[in-house]
Amino acid sequence: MDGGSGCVTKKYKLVLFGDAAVGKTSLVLQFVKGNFSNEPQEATIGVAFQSKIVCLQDSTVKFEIWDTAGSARYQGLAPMYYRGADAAIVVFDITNEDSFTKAKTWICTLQTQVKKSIILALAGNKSDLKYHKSVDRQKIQEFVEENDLVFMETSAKSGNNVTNMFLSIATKLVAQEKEKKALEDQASSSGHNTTSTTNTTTSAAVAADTLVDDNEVDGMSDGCCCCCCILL
Ligand SMILES: Nc1nc2c(ncn2[C@@H]2O[C@H](COP(=O)(O)OP(=O)(O)OP(=O)(O)O)[C@@H](O)[C@H]2O)c(=O)[nH]1
Ligand SMILES: [Mg+2]
Repeated sequence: MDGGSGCVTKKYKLVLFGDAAVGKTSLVLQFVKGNFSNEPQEATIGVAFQSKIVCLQDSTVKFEIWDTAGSARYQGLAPMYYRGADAAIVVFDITNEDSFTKAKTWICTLQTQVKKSIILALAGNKSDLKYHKSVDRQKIQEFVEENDLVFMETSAKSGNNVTNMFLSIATKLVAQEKEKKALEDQASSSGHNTTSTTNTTTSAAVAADTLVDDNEVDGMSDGCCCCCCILL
């Protein structure tokens, strides 16, 4: 599919996990719709689905976003959502140590249960609460390095780093795809490497229109599909 930029759109399944009330739904809504509600939010029941198209410099990525419930009662459903995932964002609340502990467990589960190529990102959300006690930055940094994660402190409230987080993931997914294609080309050629290795560009461009609502998922009444391209 052409996302309006003249290049082929590649679909990727992205899932969000993390403790209850860390801001998963708020991050998704900030990314997809560009808004944040100060009203108390209803906890997600089961899962919510959204989608959004991001146009990078030479490719277009459609994120199919599965926003899971943090409540323990839905944890049994998790494998249904992480199965086949191309990327995951594990969210914790930067002011809540327990939510960081839970995030580490999620990362470990995803590393062992999902395909090796999955892009794993960690979001330390609620960075706007700067006067609150924060999870030790050193501990976060060590964990991020040990596990080779994309990490950003985000704020669904202010919007800080929300788009950046998704764009970093999109960029990595595209780079990974190019690398895979280059290796395949190399393998199928007679030993001559005609494809250069991936250039991990971070340039992106945005179109603004909402595309067809392709909320093809059963029972997902919240489905939404938007198109966004941003010049970094
Ligand atoms: N200050 C601040 N509050 C936030 C931020 N993100 C979310 N919140 C608030 O945190 C509460 C929980 O947000 P949700 O987005 O519903 O959290 P969730 O992780 O989806 O929760 P579950 O669906 O129960 O798993 C809400 O009251 C939000 O307004 C943020 O970046 N900063
Ligand atoms: Mg939620």
